[in-house]
Amino acid sequence: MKCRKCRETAVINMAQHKLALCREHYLDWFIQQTERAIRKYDMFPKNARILAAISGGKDSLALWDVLHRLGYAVDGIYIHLGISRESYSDESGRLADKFAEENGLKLISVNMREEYNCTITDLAQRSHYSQQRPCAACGLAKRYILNRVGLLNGYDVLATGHNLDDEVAVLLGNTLHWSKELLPRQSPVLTGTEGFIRKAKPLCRFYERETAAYALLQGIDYVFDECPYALGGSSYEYKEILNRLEEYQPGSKLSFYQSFLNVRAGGFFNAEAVARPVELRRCSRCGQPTPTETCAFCKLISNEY
Ligand code: Q46
Ligand code: ZN
Ligand code: ZN
Repeated sequence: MKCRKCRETAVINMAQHKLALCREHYLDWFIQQTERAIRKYDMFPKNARILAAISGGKDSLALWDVLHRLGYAVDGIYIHLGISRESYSDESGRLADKFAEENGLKLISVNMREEYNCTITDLAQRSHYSQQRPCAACGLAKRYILNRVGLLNGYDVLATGHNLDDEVAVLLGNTLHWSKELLPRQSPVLTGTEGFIRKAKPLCRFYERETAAYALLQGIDYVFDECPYALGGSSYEYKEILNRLEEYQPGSKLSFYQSFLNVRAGGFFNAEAVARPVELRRCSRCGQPTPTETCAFCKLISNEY
């Protein structure tokens, strides 16, 4: 197969775009498409101070790399979750550090054990999180820490490396439950409000294989294995199902997501009817906005669930 731009041998064929490209043109295409998504969804201006959430995996490191190449002022944040199985957190932290060092970028590190005396491995062992799967607690902890550190350090926006496969897995879950709270909020960009940082997902229209190809072809050293807790979760199962659908009908993931964004933008979800305004106050322990006396994160780390 030949590259559509230069007729050299193609390294990737993207059936959904009917586009095959060589290494050089693929890397250019990926960077340009990211810039287009940032502009299309009005994610952040060129002079924004960006904090990129770095897990050490292909998506987040590809994101950091692309934003840096595009000339954005982007620092990284790595949360050491304390996942000891297969030394996952140590290894991903090492690769996040390595990337920052090699590219002269600033990486903020937050260590859950040191800061909060609580790790994801600890949470996995609590009976409340059945079957040793701490993802709900982990998600809550990550959202809390990223938001807090982003705001405290004056960043304009938090960028995350969610790819299309992540987004459609969430969309499928929300659709199966017809979640009227979550469906209207799923978006490439979430505007910031009092106490909450603006969030953007510049890679949300790339298939996972495309972000992996970018990281590999760009020579980025990333943690290859998935988090040991990912296997068997509902997100994992949804991705498998969507992969089968994609095989049968190439392009179906992209069209599922794009059609959702189109109907959402067209007012399909009546935001006023579904978004019941919640009164927020300051958490009595940490000061973060919360509808209750003590926020969910403070309860989590104090084992109050
Ligand atoms: S890091 Fe955390 Fe993920 Fe691991 S424990 Fe689950 S949520 S799978 S993105
Ligand atoms: Zn080419
Ligand atoms: Zn709190």
